[in-house]
Amino acid sequence: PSYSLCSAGRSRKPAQDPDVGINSLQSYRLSPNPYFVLELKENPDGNKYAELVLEKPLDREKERSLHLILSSVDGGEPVKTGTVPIKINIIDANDNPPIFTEKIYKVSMRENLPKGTLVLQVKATDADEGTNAKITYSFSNIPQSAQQLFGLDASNGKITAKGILDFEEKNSYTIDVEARDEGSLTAHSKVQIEILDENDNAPEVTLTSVSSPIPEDSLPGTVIALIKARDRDDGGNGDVTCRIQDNLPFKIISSSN
Ligand SMILES: [Ca+2]
Ligand SMILES: [Ca+2]
Ligand SMILES: [Ca+2]
Ligand SMILES: [Ca+2]
Repeated sequence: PSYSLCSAGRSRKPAQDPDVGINSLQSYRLSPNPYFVLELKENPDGNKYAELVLEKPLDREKERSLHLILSSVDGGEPVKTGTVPIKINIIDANDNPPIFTEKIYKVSMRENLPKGTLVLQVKATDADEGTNAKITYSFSNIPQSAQQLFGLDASNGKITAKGILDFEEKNSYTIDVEARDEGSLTAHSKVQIEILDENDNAPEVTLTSVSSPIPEDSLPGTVIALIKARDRDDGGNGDVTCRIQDNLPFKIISSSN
């Protein structure tokens, strides 16, 4: 459906030409443009006027305003022309959803950082303007385990640690985030947070069995005790080596388990 735009009544007002007959107003012309055409109309009293009619959808994101020139031409010799500039301001419609800068945000952070540490900032842009481009961020799906640990600032998209992260407790989190403009158009993205290990656990040593006392004629190689050593950290932080004093008649042999 097309609709007509009257530029502040200008286009409806007949142009005045005091001449009569062939020298009076013959037609209107509009400067070439992709959006508007002129439709010439005539009042019952014979006065001609023009309607400015939109033919093609406008897009504020491409052009914020249009400058047209309306000319009225008489039929005299030489031809006389009157012109009037028409400025059309295009008002924004909320026709663009927000767009996140990443499909998936990935970040690695060390465990045990203080509360309030910035984890990551998500960001979405919106091609509209004003409230149609004003974005609010939220977690759209957050696992129970992460609810007490991460917070999101609705206005700037900053995700911070609300609690102390513990690699040994859980070493990765995936959270869904949403960006919403004030016209309720939305976008979604994911945040993957990997927790990096710190050496925050000492090895735990337990004696699982001990033979004591032992006979003096025990043969070398007799197993006296089984020792289990365990470290909850990862990689090198969790590798354990057992040693025993040099001046004792015992040695420690490690088994793979
Ligand atoms: Ca728009
Ligand atoms: Ca928008
Ligand atoms: Ca350790
Ligand atoms: Ca650790």
